[in-house]
Amino acid sequence: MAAFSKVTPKIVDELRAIVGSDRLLLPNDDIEPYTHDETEDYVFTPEVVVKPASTDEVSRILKIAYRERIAVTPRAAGTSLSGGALPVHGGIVVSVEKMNKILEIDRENLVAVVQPGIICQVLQEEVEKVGLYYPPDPASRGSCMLGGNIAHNAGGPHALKYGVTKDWVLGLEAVKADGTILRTGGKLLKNVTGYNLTQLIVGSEGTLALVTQIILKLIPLPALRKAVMASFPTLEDAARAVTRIFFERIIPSACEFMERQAMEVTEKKHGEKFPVSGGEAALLIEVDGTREDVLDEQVERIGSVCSDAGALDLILAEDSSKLAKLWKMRRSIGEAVKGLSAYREEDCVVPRARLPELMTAIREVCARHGLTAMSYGHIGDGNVHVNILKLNLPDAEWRTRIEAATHDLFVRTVALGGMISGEHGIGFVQKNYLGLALSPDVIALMRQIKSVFDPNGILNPGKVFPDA
Ligand code: LAC
Ligand code: ZN
Repeated sequence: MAAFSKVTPKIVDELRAIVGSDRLLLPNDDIEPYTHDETEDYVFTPEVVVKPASTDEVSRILKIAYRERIAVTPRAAGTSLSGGALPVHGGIVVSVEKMNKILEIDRENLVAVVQPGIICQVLQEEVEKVGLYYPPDPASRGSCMLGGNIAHNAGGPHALKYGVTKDWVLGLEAVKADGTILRTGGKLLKNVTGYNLTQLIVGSEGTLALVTQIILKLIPLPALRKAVMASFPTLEDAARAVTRIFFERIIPSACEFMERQAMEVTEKKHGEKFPVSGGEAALLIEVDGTREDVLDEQVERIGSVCSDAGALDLILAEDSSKLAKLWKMRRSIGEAVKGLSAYREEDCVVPRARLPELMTAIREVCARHGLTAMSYGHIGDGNVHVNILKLNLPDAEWRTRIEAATHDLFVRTVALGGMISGEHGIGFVQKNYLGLALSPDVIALMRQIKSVFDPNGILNPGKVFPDA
């Protein structure tokens, strides 16, 4: 592992000369928010936090870090669920929070140009004002920033119909470890001019370059949404219903899964009930579009499919306020479940048709290791968040069991043709499992790519790649 230099008082002075005193924090300042992200209980204290306000400032900061071999952890809102924003080697945290502008909403080209510190929901609401839509919407859309969404290629419920973040990124401005400013792509829907560096940087978890500007595709806003919610006797029944919906040749705008226990915890926390009762699990299936009659017909067919698949209880959310309430509850499941105890959040993804087997695997692995899981997630695209809870287990017992259970669950997931992360990324928490999913040759090639962008390994060190 590369040894990194310390941030000396002289280097702090150099950084201060770039960003000024009010955009630089030292460990004696209020640095606590930068010591963690939303991944379990990890805490790492950076030696300095800087908040550049321009690409030029980012470049000058990285030039210093490169020259001195100091670890740099890029940070947006710190909502990572894989430890992507943890400064595991101390060093410099470069927060993009001051680079938070929408630079342009270009209605002629259906494109937005934004800085990495813009909050996802703020962008969505701004483009909605002019009848446009930016679909990727992680559960944390009210607080996560586009920079982090790009770093982790974030998904969310609407990825099922509209794709994930990468599908909306047309171009980037990004700064390499040595401070070189790169520009890729453009306001272009087609572009095969050279290697697709845009898509190489998206999802690279801040290990290749620090993104400073983003060109995003937009589409017209689908004006109408309707939904079905249904409960099922078992997790497997719910998973089987999902595949049947697609046999109807309907692509829902979202198809979410929630285990009963997770729903109950959320209900308790919010003092409000989900509208379907009974069974071990429920589905929330949404369709969107522009014609009421089309949506009505689709909702009816989805309802019939659910009934035929054994639904115990079923409702149609016709009006938008009912639907908004359902989404609010759905988006808060993660937080509610994780409030119960220490936990590990797995982010398995399998081909949709293998979902019933994944459900069985989750159940069997947890039973074998004496652990409790509460799962939920974007089942329509094969992505299930498996929250395994510590509850009352002693610390040492928990650590042993969770490592073994994670290993077993990932082996089963990969055997189903799946992968170990669908949307949260590998980051710090999953890195030592990477070899369960990718071959040594593939990992070696990824390491070579990393070293071309960042020969000294200063950008987001300690992430993605397994420990040596
Ligand atoms: C969600 C987050 C955890 O889907 O990805 O709620
Ligand atoms: Zn999710």
